[in-house]
Amino acid sequence: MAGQDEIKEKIEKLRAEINRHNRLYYIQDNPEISDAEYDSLMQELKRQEDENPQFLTPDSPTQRVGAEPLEAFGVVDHPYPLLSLGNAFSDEDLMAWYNRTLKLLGNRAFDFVCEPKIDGLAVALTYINGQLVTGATRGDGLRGENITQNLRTIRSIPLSVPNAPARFEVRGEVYMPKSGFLKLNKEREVEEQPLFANPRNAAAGSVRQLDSRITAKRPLDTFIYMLGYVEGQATPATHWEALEQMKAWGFKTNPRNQRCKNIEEVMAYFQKWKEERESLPYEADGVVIKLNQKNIQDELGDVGREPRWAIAYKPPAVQATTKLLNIGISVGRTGTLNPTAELEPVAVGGVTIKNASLHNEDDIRRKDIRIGDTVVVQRAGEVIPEVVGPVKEKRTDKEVEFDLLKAIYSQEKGRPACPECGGEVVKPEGEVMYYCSNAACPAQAQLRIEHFASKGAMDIRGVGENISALLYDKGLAKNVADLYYLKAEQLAELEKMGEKSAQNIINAIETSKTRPLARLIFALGIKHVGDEMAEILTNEFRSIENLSQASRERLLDISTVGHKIADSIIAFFKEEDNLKILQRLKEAGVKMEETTVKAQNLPWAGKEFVVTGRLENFTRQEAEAKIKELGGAAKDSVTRKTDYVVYGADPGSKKTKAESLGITLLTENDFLKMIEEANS
Ligand code: 3BA
Repeated sequence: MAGQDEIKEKIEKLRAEINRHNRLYYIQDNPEISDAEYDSLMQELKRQEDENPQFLTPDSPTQRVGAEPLEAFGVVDHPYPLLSLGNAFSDEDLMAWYNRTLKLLGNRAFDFVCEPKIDGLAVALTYINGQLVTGATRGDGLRGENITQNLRTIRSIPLSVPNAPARFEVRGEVYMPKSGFLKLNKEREVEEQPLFANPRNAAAGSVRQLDSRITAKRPLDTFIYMLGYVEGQATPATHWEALEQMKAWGFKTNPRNQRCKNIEEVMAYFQKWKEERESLPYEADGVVIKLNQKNIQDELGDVGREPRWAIAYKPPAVQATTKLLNIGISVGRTGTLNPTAELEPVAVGGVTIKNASLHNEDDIRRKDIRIGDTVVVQRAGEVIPEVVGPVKEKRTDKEVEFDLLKAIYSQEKGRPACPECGGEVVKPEGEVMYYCSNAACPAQAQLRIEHFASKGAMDIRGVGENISALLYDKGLAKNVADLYYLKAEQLAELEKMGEKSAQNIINAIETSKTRPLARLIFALGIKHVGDEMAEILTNEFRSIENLSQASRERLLDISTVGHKIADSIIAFFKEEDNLKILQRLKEAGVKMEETTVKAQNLPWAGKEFVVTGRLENFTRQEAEAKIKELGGAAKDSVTRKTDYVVYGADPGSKKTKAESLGITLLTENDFLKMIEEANS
């Protein structure tokens, strides 16, 4: 019998051999052996591992078949957010972006990297000690779903990366090649299963399977395009070098990525992509243009959630003409009555559309759009299709002008009425939109519950669009206060809701009771009060009680509050139904005042801190409480806005990121000294 060491060595050799063929096949598209030969290597490895389970490791190529189904995906906080890309739909857009960039950079030299924009879904992969430990979806950019089990089944994602830094993250796109998509849909047709609309949906559906054994059978592939953080090694100075680095580590990068010296070369790259587009083995909906130099990227930074140093360049908006059959009215969360075009279905750049935005009544008048008109409709990327204008030559004189108030006129009530609830319709002075003024309007009510529970508001996990609608329809929550009186048993009776999910929701609702006042104010959905205004109002009034009693004059005294906002706040607190809801929120134990000391006068007002690693004198919570006590803000992730990073033992990627951004680092001792100074 062979010795243990020999067996182990044999297994490791087999794995290395199979991994090499994997790379040749799945990454370099250049196999050296036949499928049959490959299969027999795999069978041999499987046999050896079955006989010697002590040598089975999670990164073995046999371990890509999926695992036991999960009940739900966990949540992953992204160490720093996944940003979005701004769009350019024309050469003018592109030049505008380029010229802005030139202006910001003076006469400093830079070049570009151009990449096909893969139509898949963004994922983030974390490796620790060379092993893939976490794979997550983009989610909302800050927080995604843990889909590690599923991503492990994708052959072009390395399970282990030898000789790599102790800890790093890469980001890229998971997609389904066109050929695999067609084959999958054919199979589904035979099995009488619903077909996927396009490769993107098929990829998204596959990656979000709770049963990773299903994912393992789907033809998924990846292109990796971003090196996130790296620990214990300097990150390359250019994006191009980062791509090379990741390729060397065994990731699949797109061979069509290209360096471009100037904007003319970028335009030529775009032209070439347009010609090749149809024949590419995957769907790409444009090209991504990135400035290559990392120091220049850092300097340009982000606007909102978009980096200034990158842009998605997509073919110009596609237009088509069709008939405007009617103009309908849909009701938004704040009661806006949105005119929507009902169209004769028409294909615009490969997508059939039946509805398009008409913005508002003034816009319809200005463009002279009439019901019955032949109209030009336009679709640009993912934005909602819009009606551009009428084709006046096609008029037959039977077209009718649109009058919003007439369209929603109720004979019965003898006045214009909300199409959803019959409520009274108002148009505040200086605004272009009409509103339904009924606070109990069901269309709004449902959207308000959804908004109340959303992440930036009370952050009640599990209560999204579908559950809000269900709760409303079943009469379990007619308004946001009802949420706090729900019982787990009531929730568990909803379709597709298990006992565990029901209890999770109840717990999330309970947790939300102590959210900061600013979140509550934002969550209430007062028209024109966004999250920033909610912060301002919190600072001024410190409680719902005070805010509700503020006079118009008092509100207008605040420099950032204008008439529109003041009137909206006054109107909100005048509404009997709203006062009842607030009373019931209070009785349920929802925190209605701000208990922390007024920030502005404190020594650390306006300063953002991030605490990372183990401290000796504080737990993290204690350190954060101290920061808040002194007027500072304690944040989870390091951004350009961070002022100080306090680090203890084993600080991790946050410290690295702070270093790369040039943010002031504080040891625990520095921090203690700062506290002392602040208190003196
Ligand atoms: N490059 C998508 N974002 C991309 C890193 C930046 C970026 C993309 C890209 C922000 C593609 C937004 C989602 C995201 C990682 C944030 C690409 C593609 N680069 N080639 C500049 O092929 N679809 N998407 N992903 N961070």
